Amino acid sequence: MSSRIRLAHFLPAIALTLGLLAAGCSTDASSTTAAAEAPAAPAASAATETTISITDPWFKAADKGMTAAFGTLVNNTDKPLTIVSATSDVSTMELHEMTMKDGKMVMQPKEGGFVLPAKGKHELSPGGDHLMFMELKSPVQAGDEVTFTLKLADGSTVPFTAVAKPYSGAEESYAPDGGMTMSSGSASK
Ligand SMILES: [Cu+2]
Repeated sequence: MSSRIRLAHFLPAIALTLGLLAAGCSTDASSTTAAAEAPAAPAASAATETTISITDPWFKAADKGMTAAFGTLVNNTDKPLTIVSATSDVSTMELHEMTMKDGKMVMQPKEGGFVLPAKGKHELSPGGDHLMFMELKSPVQAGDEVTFTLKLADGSTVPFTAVAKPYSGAEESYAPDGGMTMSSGSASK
């Protein structure tokens, strides 16, 4: 018990040391240069407000593993926007598209992200582009709300909520980087 009290006496000293270290880092020349080169952020007025909205967002209910979210992304601005990534607390995420490979449809990461034309739309639907949840941390049942965040090419983020629905389709197979598909069957002799 007394040792715990003594430790408390040391903590301010440790904090002070860390503070000095941090101060030393901030005088580093390269970081100063990087800050100077960073483009000045435009007036942060309507930054996150409604640059992108999503119509009828929904999430494919699943107990585990992969699943996906869909809806129609709407660009409310008069310039093209690119969605480069997505994040969620329930799973790591990827932006996916469907493509024909060896005679069957497979999904793969969408090169360059989802591009929304000025004042235009980009539909996410089973069999087409979708927001992939790679590995659910816990079951998501019909009616549950799933939140996720889209990140745009300019670094801004847009949060969304989608309600989970039961859906038996969208069981596409996954071919990351056009990699190995199951073709070993013919090798047996
Ligand atoms: Cu996918």
